[in-house]
Amino acid sequence: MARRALIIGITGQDGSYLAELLLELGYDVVGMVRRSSTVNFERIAHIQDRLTLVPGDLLDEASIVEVLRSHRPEEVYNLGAQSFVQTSWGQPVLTGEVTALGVTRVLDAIRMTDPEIRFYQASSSEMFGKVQQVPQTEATPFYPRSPYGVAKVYGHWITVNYRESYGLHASSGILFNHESPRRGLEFVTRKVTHGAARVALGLVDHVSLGNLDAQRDWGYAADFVWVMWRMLQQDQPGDYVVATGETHSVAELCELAFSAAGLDWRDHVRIDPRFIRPAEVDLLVGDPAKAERELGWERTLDFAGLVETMVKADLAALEAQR
Ligand code: NAP
Ligand code: G4F
Repeated sequence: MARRALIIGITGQDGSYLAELLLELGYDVVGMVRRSSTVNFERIAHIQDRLTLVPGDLLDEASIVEVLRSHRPEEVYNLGAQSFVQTSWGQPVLTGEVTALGVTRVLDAIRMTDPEIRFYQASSSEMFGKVQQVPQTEATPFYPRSPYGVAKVYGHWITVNYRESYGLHASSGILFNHESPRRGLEFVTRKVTHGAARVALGLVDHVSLGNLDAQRDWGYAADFVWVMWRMLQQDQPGDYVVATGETHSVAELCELAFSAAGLDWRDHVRIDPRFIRPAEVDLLVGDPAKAERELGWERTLDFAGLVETMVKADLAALEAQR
């Protein structure tokens, strides 16, 4: 009989890639989706007829219990979150409810319905914030710099705590930034690739950005979902840094993206203080040695290839709309 997995956050960037992967691996895939006034299934429309979509919300524990009782998954991937760092200053309490306490609601639902379920928590390199070590490893102390980062630290430690308190097979993937043509338009990579494509097509003449000096360890989202699955196939649960080991600045991102669209970024990027954050994470770069050794982690696309892929996808999509 096919194994069954539940993805919380299936409508997001990572949820859509993970759903594709699990279907390829022969799983029955159940996706928990929250109610909205218009459906937002764009990222999973191409596989929707192969998925079981069920209502539920990280703010509502009874709905999570109901999903677990009715669908009996063997694996649960919690990718659901208020995931945009900038929004977390404007909505700190909501961010805490969803991104922090939401994790406890899922873990408690698992503990009460079926403690044999294997659990994945989407932790984040934002937990390192004002970094205490370069590169960052599983042993680097956390110093979050936003309400989102603080909420993710809570989600990480409650996962560790339920593992240690109740013996759950609960793993935490400390994932560094990962991007794709399916990335939300508000995140800087997609904002820049989409912006460069719009400038190239004459739709706008510039993109407004904040801090161009921030550095991130950016990888390709489709590579990262494989490693989530690998964590749940291990005999023992654990915590894993997943990263490329390279860091690049927002300015380098702009240079590559505009050049892929045949443009010079200096002519089309403006600084707008609205996009400067109250507290910044200046530099992230991860050491993925443990994930390489224990999970066989490797990336398939380097940073330049990723940016070029995203620009081409944005150009093609915009041209198709004309
Ligand atoms: P994303 O595109 O923003 O997707 C977030 C998902 O969470 C969406 O499906 C969203 O549903 C869902 N969600 C939001 N609030 C919810 C609620 N109250 N109840 C149930 N579901 C809710 O994020 P992503 O980039 O795929 O990231 C996936 C996870 O990894 C997130 O937890 C993120 O914080 C974490 N992470 C991401 C990265 C990265 O670089 N992408 C790195 C480290 C960690 P709607 O579609 O209805 O909004
Ligand atoms: O693309 P970003 O918004 O991603 P950020 O803040 O690193 O968070 C993402 O990665 C985390 C993993 O480390 C995830 F946990 C989180 O859910 C999310 O997926 O911003 C990247 C950098 C920041 O330093 C920001 O200040 O780009 C800088 N930036 C400069 N101008 C901008 C802009 N970011 C955005 N979103 N928009 C700008 O105009």
